[in-house]
Amino acid sequence: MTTLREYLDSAGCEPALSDLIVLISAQAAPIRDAFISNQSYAGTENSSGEEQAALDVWSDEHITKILEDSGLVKELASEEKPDILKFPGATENYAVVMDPLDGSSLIQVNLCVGTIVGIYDNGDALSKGEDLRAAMYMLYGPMTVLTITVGKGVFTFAMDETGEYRMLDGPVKMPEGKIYGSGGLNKDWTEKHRNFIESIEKEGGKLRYSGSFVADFHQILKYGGVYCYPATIDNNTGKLRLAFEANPIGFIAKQAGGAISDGHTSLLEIKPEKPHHKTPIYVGSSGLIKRLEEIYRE
Ligand code: AFP
Repeated sequence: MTTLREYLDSAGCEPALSDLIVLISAQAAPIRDAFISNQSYAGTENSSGEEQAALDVWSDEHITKILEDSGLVKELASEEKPDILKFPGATENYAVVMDPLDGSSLIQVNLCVGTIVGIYDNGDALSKGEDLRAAMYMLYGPMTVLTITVGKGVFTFAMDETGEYRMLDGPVKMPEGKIYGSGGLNKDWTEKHRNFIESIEKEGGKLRYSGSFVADFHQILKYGGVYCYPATIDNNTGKLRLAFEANPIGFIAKQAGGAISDGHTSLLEIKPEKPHHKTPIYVGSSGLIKRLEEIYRE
């Protein structure tokens, strides 16, 4: 089975990009090893005012050090840091955006969580999603699965017992499907969001929502449907962050034939105003995103 490095070579990635992707994806092993000793909350909050889990902090510090030491990364924006970090000693021009541990409220109940990463080759962590050079996520489930795009379709890899990633599937095509999940309390949904969800339910839509974006998106990538974290009547920004969460996942969705939107426009076309820029998000099968935008236009 094709290894990650073999795939990246065959996809024409420049050696430094391959090195960076292999380095980041290898951190799944130490992150998994850190689960047992980092079960508590850290007693701190991130810049979005969310309580940080010990594993959030550990994963953030761990990946940050690896990236700084690599000399490959000029800028790093992390969901767990208030500001962009700059590494002036870097010899390459990559900028990395990351959510080091997505779905942290599920750590203590042993449900699937993940790491989301986007890579720009322009040295600017506050770029539009459409300018990503690569995007990936590692999903820590029964298997450790890496989903990646370098702009030539989406491929999945599973980590074997030696720590090597071997190709599972690809190019992955996201089908039209009926799985849906939505964040935000039902009582706070807007009329347009409610109309959209009801339209899916009328067609036999199946609700699946775990509280981990990576895990919820991964099944939509495979089976089709839509993940939503909408604007609500009391919060017009939604909860998810454009740079760390929406853009890398949206780039993957688009490469698989899906789409991402805030209800009006593709999120990939929006330049983050600041690292923690929040946005309403809908990501999934392109037919459903088209319908969503029609409902928002009505
Ligand atoms: P973090 O664990 O990185 O803070 O992200 C969690 C998350 O942004 C996303 O992974 C989930 O889909 C969403 O929040 C869940 O939010 P609710 O608990 O409000 O449904």
